[in-house]
Amino acid sequence: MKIDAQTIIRGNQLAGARLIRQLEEGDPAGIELLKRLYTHTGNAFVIGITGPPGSGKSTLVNCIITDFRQRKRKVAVVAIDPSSSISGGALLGDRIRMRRHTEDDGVFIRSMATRGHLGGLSKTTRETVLVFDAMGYDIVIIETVGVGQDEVEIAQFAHTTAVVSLPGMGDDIQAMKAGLLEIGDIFIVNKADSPGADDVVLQLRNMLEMSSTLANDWHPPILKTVAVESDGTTELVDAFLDHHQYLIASGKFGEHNFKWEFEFFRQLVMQMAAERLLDSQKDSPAFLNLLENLKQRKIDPFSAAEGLLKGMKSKRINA
Ligand SMILES: Nc1nc2c(ncn2[C@@H]2O[C@H](COP(=O)(O)OP(=O)(O)OP(=O)(O)O)[C@@H](O)[C@H]2O)c(=O)[nH]1
Ligand SMILES: [Mg+2]
Repeated sequence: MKIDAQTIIRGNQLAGARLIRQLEEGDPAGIELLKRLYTHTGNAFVIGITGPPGSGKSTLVNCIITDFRQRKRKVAVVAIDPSSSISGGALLGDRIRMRRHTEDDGVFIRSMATRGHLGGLSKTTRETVLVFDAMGYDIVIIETVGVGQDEVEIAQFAHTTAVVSLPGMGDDIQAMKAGLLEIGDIFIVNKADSPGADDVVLQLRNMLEMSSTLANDWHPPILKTVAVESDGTTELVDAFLDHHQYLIASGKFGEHNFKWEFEFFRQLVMQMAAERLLDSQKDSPAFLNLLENLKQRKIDPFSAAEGLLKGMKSKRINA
């Protein structure tokens, strides 16, 4: 099958899956296609769901999909899977849990391995979200495991971040406070069918009241859910849509998009500039000499990089 911009924009899932694979492999054809799709992006509402392993994130995502589908929204999911390094079983579990949506054209689920660190997003996560966006998915949900303070990255990327906790976390709630309190736009206490859910809600509420986020004009709601029974998940979807409305009305939605587009651009510039510069020097005797000095530890990498850049003039671009 030939994949072109039109096929993707029409939402063809086979074409979408193939393009995502090309991007993962760094295939230049994929990048060329993404360039053409870019003007069709910027509409998707990106939701991040983070929380400890086994807190019920995938079960919640499943309920959220069902609810958004009833509201006629198309939903794509990226499940970031750190299990390759931990349990190895989560991916299969997710597939089984989300299977009932696989017949639905309005739902697209992708699992993605992170290289190494928990909660981390790869460059391909961003590219994948762009593909979903171009395909016309209104909502893109990213599920990441968060165990400490590593999930700040998801908050920078998603428009709305939901932090999942569960009863019995006790002191762990205290431990998670600093990082997670600041990134959460919505707090979920899942497994509210187990004892202690109200204690967790209370603790979260107290912590939020003491935190600096109180000064913001969005006050994060704390919602109790029983994901296995789809209990509380309609209220959760309402909260997502409320936050979306708030972001649009305050202009923060567009600001947020531009922030990460700029970051994407900045990273590309770093990568391309470094490649171009090193490539242009590869036969230069002075450069080879610099490398030789580096190898013999006569010069340190800082001074070597400064030396290399010293001769370079920065030029402003012309319109
Ligand atoms: N009692 C109860 N069990 C739940 C609830 N939600 C999820 N579970 C169960 O908790 C287990 C873990 O759920 P998952 O949805 O896989 O959790 P997860 O956070 O996605 O897990 P990882 O992706 O491995 O980090 C499963 O056995 C679920 O059936 C709930 O509200 N109540
Ligand atoms: Mg999961």
